[in-house]
Amino acid sequence: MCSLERARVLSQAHELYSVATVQGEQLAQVTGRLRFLDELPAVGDWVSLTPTDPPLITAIEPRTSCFTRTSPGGGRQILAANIDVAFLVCGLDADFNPNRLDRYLVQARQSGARPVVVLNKADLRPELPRLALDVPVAAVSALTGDLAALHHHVQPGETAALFGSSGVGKSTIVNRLLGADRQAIGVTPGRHVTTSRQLIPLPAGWWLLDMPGLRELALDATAGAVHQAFAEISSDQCRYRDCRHEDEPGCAVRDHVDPARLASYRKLRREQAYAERKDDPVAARAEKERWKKIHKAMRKPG
Ligand SMILES: Nc1nc2c(ncn2[C@@H]2O[C@H](COP(=O)(O)OP(=O)(O)O)[C@@H](O)[C@H]2O)c(=O)[nH]1
Ligand SMILES: [Mg+2]
Ligand SMILES: [Zn+2]
Repeated sequence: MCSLERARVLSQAHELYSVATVQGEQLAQVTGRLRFLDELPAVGDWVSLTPTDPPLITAIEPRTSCFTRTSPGGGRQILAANIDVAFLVCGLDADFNPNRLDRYLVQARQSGARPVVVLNKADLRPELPRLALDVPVAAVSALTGDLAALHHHVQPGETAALFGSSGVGKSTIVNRLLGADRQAIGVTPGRHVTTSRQLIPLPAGWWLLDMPGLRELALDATAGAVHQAFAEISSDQCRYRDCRHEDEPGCAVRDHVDPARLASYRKLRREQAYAERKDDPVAARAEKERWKKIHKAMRKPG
């Protein structure tokens, strides 16, 4: 086969992949071999294309980062690959609730992307709130077009993805950065919500991905990713090395951290542990042993 071309997957619909090439956007399919191996491309993947009509994807380059979900039937689905920066978007309107970001923060830590909290709708609130999160913050307004702070966090050639609940302004941010009305704005959740992921090359020289609907997905993360996302809670100030800071007597963390963050930590930690046990009997046994030790330590005077 002569001269393969390098391309990037922008979106996927069934067996068709829209890819960016030097000649522009093209529709490609995967080779039977990749299909047989079940090595299918994800949005954001760099791939090799044949110069045929239609072009065929023959190989997928190794991924630098990976956003995954656990599939309802077991196994794991790759939602997006090669994301450098995870923009965790919050709206500074009446709906403002930074704790909604915790879940995305865990997913970002798990993927390998750098998280940045984006406080959108800054036009509605002259004074910025202080956040308990240990993550860089960019205050912007998609409405007025004041998005300069986003550019500070992405280098040319890098890829950023937008995470956040419906209504925080993700589509407005995409349209502003693109200088065109590409995404539908203000659509009713559950009806016309953008459900497909689409990678967009921006005039500024970096790539942007709108990640709709991630909140509802089963968390696919390790305990380590949860701990990284809640550094102030998982630091080892507690007398129990593996403390969950729930009802362990003598827990030294429970009373010293933001209660909303702690509640959020517990919920995500439980969900994460459950998902892990479900696909790993060895982990299930380890969890049981861990609790035995904690209960034993509780019985000792200490
Ligand atoms: N005041 C204000 N409103 C905004 C801003 N960005 C978006 N909106 C509004 O917020 C609503 C939801 O925006 P949309 O982009 O659809 O949010 P998405 O669901 O996250 O994609 C729309 O009515 C937008 O006009 C902003 O910076 N300031
Ligand atoms: Mg939207
Ligand atoms: Zn504790």
